[in-house]
Amino acid sequence: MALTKEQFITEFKDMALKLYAAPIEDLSSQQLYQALALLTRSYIAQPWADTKERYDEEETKQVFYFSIEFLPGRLLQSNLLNLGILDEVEAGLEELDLHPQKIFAAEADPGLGNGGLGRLASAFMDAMASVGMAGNGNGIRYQYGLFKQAFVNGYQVELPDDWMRNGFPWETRKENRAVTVKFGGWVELRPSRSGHLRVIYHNTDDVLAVPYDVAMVGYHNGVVNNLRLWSAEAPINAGPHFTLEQRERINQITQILYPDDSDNAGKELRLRQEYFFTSAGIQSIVRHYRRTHNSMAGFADRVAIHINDTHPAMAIPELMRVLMDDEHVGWDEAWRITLKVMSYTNHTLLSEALEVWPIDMFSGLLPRIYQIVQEIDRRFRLAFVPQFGQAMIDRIAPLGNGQVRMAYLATIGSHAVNGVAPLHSELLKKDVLHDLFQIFPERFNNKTNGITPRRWIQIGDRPLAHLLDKKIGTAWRQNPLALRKLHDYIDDTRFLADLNATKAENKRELAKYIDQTVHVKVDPDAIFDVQIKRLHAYKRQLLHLLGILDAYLAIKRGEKRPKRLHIFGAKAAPSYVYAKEIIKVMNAVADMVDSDPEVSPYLQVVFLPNYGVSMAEKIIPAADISEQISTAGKEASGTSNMKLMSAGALTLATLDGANIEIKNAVGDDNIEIFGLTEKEIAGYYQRGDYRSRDFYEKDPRLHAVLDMLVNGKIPGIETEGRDIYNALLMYNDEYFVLADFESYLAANARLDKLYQQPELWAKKALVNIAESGRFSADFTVQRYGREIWHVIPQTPEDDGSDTEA
Ligand code: 4GP
Repeated sequence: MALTKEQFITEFKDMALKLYAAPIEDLSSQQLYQALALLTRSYIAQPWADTKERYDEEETKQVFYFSIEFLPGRLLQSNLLNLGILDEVEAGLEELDLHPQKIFAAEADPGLGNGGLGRLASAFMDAMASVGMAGNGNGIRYQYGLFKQAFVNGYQVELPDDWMRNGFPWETRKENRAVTVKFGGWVELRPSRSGHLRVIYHNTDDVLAVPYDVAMVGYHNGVVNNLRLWSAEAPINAGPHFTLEQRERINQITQILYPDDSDNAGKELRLRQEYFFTSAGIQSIVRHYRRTHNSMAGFADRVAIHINDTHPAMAIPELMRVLMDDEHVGWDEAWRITLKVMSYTNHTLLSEALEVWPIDMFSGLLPRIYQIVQEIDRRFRLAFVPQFGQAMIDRIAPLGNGQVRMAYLATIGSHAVNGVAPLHSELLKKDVLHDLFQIFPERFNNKTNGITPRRWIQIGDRPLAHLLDKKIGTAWRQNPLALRKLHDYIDDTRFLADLNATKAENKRELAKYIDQTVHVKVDPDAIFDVQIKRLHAYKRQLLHLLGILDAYLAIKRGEKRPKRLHIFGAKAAPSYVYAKEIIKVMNAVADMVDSDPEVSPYLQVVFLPNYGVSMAEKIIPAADISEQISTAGKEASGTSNMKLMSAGALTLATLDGANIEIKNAVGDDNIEIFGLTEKEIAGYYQRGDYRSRDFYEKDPRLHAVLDMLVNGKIPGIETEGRDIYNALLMYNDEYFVLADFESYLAANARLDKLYQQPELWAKKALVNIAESGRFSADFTVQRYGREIWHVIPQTPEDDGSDTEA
């Protein structure tokens, strides 16, 4: 859109006055943010309405991305960027003597997600709008997000994340689009006079689902898509007998986000949440479709529904329910439509994360849905037992062991199933969904994750963005594959020095931020070694920690090495004791290192509390090393690996998830790989001969490091140190930390050496930036659009990426 600075200034002052009846000089940053957000929203309104009208008029096939989490990050700056008015607005604010960054920072990060899966969903929303795809989100409007993390005496403490405290200016309440979701009670099936089955519900708990829509603004293309978030409310005509308790129970449904990541909550409230937003979404999609169509026959040509992990897998029986009960479509036709509409992504192989529901709970809460799942189960068995045998079908039918098994249901009811990186997609076929792969091989495919360089480079890393503009022009902002042009400058000494200078500037900025937030002074000349992600044993922050302890001991012995600053950001699920113990030990090690004058010139550890999207925007541009060190075969993809490479950090990685694709993209010389491969680990499992103690006994460095956990050298970790020590030695180190220790140290030593050669380091950083474009989520959603959702023609397009599983 077109907006001059002068025009903006007038409109902004006007908006501020209307809102607060005060001149801008008198307003707080929060008030300035609110005014600016509302003004920005007014710019979005017309294209938002136009986009919707165009989709309806042209009968565009629409994608609905169902996800129990979205993690969009702050929206103001990214909306201004995508509208194409960020520069004008910033110039205007500065002319008014205001600080744009201060105003942007007043926005709370929306507390609508946990980690990888939610962030991916938001990257996809941004990408779909930016490539002009009709893509809608469907999720939950949580009042409270994942907890706010604080450290008290080194321990993680969880405080409520009241992110909506000041309101959420980006949402629009649409009570005229509310639908009713039914829980509990019992159903009666009665043939009607017209021959249709009549489904009569008795004694249900009805919940009103009210949508709040949030605009998803495309990059410089006038497209504005919709993210629909549902809020649970008491029915309007609830009647005099409706108790406060009932009201409270309804409010609870959308009150709080479950703090999961790769884990399974298994609580009734969670099941309620899942059905709530899934049913509301399906009902609203069908209702909208039926406004302009007489029957459901062509539904699958206009609608694609994506199930982001299994949490929304009830979309399958729910669509069947609506098709049969409300639209009077017969089973076979309803199933044909459902299969064509639905597709499913799996985000983790961890067995504890595979959702299952006890049949008692499921059938009690959702009696009609349960009937439909029973019928899906019955027909599945009938169709495939003859060919594949009872034993195999028992293993993978939707119902078994007294449980509803959501991953199996999702696979059986979708026409496409994908993993999020080639290795992960292969392992899905080999392992978790092996039997279903035998039956439906054509459904399985890979779609490697992606990120949005708009947020991570254009907004997060402005010094780099400007340097790139100067050197290769601005085409990369629209098409990140244009970053490949950087290869031409691999021998341009001046440019390499500029690249290093940019990194140095970002490191100084992060040092300031660290000082402001945790009052710790860090040396901007140190190597910034970053590990930012949820805390989980398989991600092996512990391996990183053991590496730090080894460095500590080496320095104590008198070894000199380039100074390294280890930066961690990670939340542990509140009930995940082991993860919380690791946090405590890390904080204790940080203190120990800091208070030791022999060591602190060479080593520093900072654990930043309350890691989230906005903090990532600060850390990533300053990173020299990106730690992606999960046990091979466990990390489905990872996306911080992609973000960090795009900021020119060198990846220190195991051959896991998308690290493998990063390696293929940059070549072996521009990444630091170590550790056991997935095959080697599978070998240990098969033979059953992994003995962590052997590693402890034969490697004196490892021995010394592990002893530190229990010999009192690290103050205040008696219990935690012992528990971790025991997990590694007595319980045989489930995630092969000890097996990878030696090669991890060797890889780190190579990085230390390389850091002595700044120009060579810069060359490798350059290659990483140059090859990062392929990981843009724009390409990822285009692949989904062509191969799964069928919303763009299937013409092969060179996006430089390997799409095969
Ligand atoms: C995460 C995976 O752990 C991560 O590897 C992947 O990059 C991300 O999904 C997006 O695909 N899984 C979750 C989860 O967030 O809750 O299972």
